[in-house]
Amino acid sequence: YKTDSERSFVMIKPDGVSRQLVGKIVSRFEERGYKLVAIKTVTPSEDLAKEHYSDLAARPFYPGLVKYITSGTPVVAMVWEGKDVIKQGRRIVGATNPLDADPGSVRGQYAVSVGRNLIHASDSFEAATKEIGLWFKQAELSDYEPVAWPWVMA
Ligand code: DGT
Ligand code: DGI
Repeated sequence: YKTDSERSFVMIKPDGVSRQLVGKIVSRFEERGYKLVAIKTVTPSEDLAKEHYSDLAARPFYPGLVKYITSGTPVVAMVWEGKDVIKQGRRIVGATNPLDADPGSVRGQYAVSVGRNLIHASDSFEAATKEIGLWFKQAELSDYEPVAWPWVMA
């Protein structure tokens, strides 16, 4: 199983931090069996927010999105690792518009507005690679084996 895992970038946005939902959100990934590789608070600069969302630069909501991410309230940037974590992370997070999100997902349980949808998770291997590199230095990514992993990952 050591080769059968991948990493995803997950970010609790400023509304999630301000609403004090960090622990509940972290628990969903932990309890599923994923491994926490990195976690830190960051108050993103405009450059960082713009680069993170560079794919959306032409969209009408981009300026508002950058403003929201750079509100001054920190985000919690994380890297999670495990089997199929990119796709499963998107399922844990739920649909972009919380009104379309499964009620069991983070957005479906805690959010009602696409402009304040609490959390981000990489949507592809390419996005995960870009985003982990953008938000973290190599030395910030921890390499260890959770004691539960032989049971979780078998
Ligand atoms: P802000 O931070 O004041 O710029 O406001 P945001 O980030 O909540 O809203 P923003 O900038 O993405 O969008 C500006 C306006 O456009 C907002 O007042 C509501 C509207 N809007 C944004 N997204 C959607 C959407 O997905 N559907 C509809 N119908 N309206 C939207
Ligand atoms: O990966 P997601 O966050 O689910 O979705 P995405 O990468 O397509 O868009 C990134 C963020 O941009 C999303 O979390 C919220 C915002 N966004 C996407 N579509 C809309 C939007 N914001 C507004 N206001 N309106 C939209 O239509």
